[in-house]
Amino acid sequence: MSSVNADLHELIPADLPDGREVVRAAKERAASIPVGRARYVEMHGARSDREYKERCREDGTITTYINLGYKTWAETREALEEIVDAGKRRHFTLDRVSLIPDRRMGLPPGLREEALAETGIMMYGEEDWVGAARDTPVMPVWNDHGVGSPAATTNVEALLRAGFGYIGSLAQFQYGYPLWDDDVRQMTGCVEAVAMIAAKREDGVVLESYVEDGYCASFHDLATFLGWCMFHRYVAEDLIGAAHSQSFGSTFADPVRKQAHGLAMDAINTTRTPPSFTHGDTNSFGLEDDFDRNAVIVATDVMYTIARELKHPTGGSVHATPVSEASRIPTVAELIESLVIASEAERRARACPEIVDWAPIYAMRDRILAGGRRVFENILKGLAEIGVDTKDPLQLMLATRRLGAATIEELFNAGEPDPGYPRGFAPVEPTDTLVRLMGAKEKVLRGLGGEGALPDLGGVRVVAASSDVHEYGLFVLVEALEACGAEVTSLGTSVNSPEIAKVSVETAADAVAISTYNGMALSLGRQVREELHSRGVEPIVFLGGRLNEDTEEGEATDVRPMLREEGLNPCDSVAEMTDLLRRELTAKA
Ligand code: B12
Repeated sequence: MSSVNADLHELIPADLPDGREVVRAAKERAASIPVGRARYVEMHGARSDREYKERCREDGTITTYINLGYKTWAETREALEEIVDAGKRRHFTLDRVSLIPDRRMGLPPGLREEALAETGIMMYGEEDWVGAARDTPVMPVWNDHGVGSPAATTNVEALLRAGFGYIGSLAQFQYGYPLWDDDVRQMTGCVEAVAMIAAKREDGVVLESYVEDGYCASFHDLATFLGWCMFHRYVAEDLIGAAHSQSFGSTFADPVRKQAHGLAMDAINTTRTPPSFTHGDTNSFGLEDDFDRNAVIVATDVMYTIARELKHPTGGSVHATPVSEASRIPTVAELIESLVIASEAERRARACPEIVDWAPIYAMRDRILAGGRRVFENILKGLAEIGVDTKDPLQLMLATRRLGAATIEELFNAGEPDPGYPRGFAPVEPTDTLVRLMGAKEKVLRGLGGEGALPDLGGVRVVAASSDVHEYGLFVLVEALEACGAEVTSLGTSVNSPEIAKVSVETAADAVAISTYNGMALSLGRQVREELHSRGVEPIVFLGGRLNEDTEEGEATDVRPMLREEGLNPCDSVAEMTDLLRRELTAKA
């Protein structure tokens, strides 16, 4: 373990309130908030969502889960009704739906109208929250832009009143938001929100984290991944007193790794709080829209997850990824297809339990567990050494947010030093994220160089950033541009347009390269261009990622032609950017 090379005062401001007091006061305030009851919970004759999950864990019932990211509750309700009806005809049951919100839902209500619209649902008032809990027989869960966001306490109060049983997400405590740059207020609200949920523990309310929505998606070692989950359990359960569910899954491609890790996650769940779900693999699809091939990836992934659930039940619902995941928000038909695949996979997993050899899976679980425990100890020890009060949840949240995922892994990992790896150590068990990133980088470099040398971008200054949380595209982009000799200033993730323009001026950038995925590429491109224009500079602007945006009719539209018309440069690949960049720079010279 390396020691933290950071000044305590950069991590913890002197006037930070005492986190224990923040927790106490929030619990007291939450006492008067009534807890609603969802139709799903009533239908199953349970006291809470958690209690029903515990029952499923005992009797071996497999439940299902989907994500749904339409614009309004009315539209979402209609889609859910269609899915429930289809289930009656096609023999599947949909148990849970995560309502995927527009990122603006994470801003306090007064700021929501001012930020750019992205993909996902907006909840406009109590009738939407209560409608989600009462209108359909499907249990709603709120994973995103709740607990970790600047709107944490507002959203959590609405969710408790309406009857949501699993409320997230602690893992998103590091998310950035447009029009918001106060991390102290964001972290204080986050601790308050966890405390509000803790106050309702006896009512069965659970604090949820889909952990790959946070640092876990950035780690290169499953030991760090697990150690980080232990750290969040320590903050949420030991220090604040909430029941904490940790769901995982989308970044896993290898079934042995995924199921070994699932068992390790279960082993650290000492309170036996059922996880909300195991997420389907969302990263293994190619972009060629070969949905037949994707269907096989989904079927295999979900069958092994069900096999683990049958052998070592956790109560976690099963999620089968829709085949169109890489391209867009799925249609109702694609969601139905995913549930048909999950139900058939369940039938087959039940029919052939002996098909899995568990011995190598248990061995890997034990390695991950041993490494994870070392990482957890390293985090607490390292923070204590620089003076962070490790009994204060607010100090822990703020310090780790300010350190960031990469630094945390570099400092506290459980691997052996090895300069051959990007973070300077050989992982105990590499994440599929690391495997994929190294593969993607190699592929891009091969594409750029062909049989010969890489394009020469020596002396070209580029400012690169991701406008949202997606960081893999940015990683590959930056690595490739640097390999070509460009001087890249990478601003990281969740970067706002004014920041991009400001740094472009400071670095006299020749080009700006933005990776963006949240469905507002045209508005973002225009905003960046205006910010640059108002500062009197004109670097060449490139955009990549998922370049779409909703039309007024609510259809996600490919905006690459419009971007092109407006003099911005949409790119499907890094090679396209380097070609254009060289041409533009030659023309300018
Ligand atoms: C991983 C992932 C996540 C992870 C991100 C983890 C992380 N730390 O990066 C998590 C789970 C956190 C996540 C969250 C969200 N996600 Co997401 N996510 C994905 C996923 C599965 C993979 C994207 C990816 O990284 N691919 C790997 C990279 C390397 O490949 P690539 O994208 O093809 O990039 C290549 C090129 O495009 C190019 N490139 C990329 N950027 C740039 C930039 C330039 C300048 C250039 C030249 C080239 C270039 O180079 C790359 C290398 O070849 C996709 C679905 C999919 N399978 O594609 C959804 C997806 C992108 N996500 C989506 C959404 C909506 C979200 C959320 C907004 C959901 C929500 N409402 O909360 C949140 C974001 C919240 C926030 N705060 O911003 C949608 C976007 C929908 C749309 N626009 O139509 C997708 C398509 C899923 C879906 N089907 O709904 N996500």
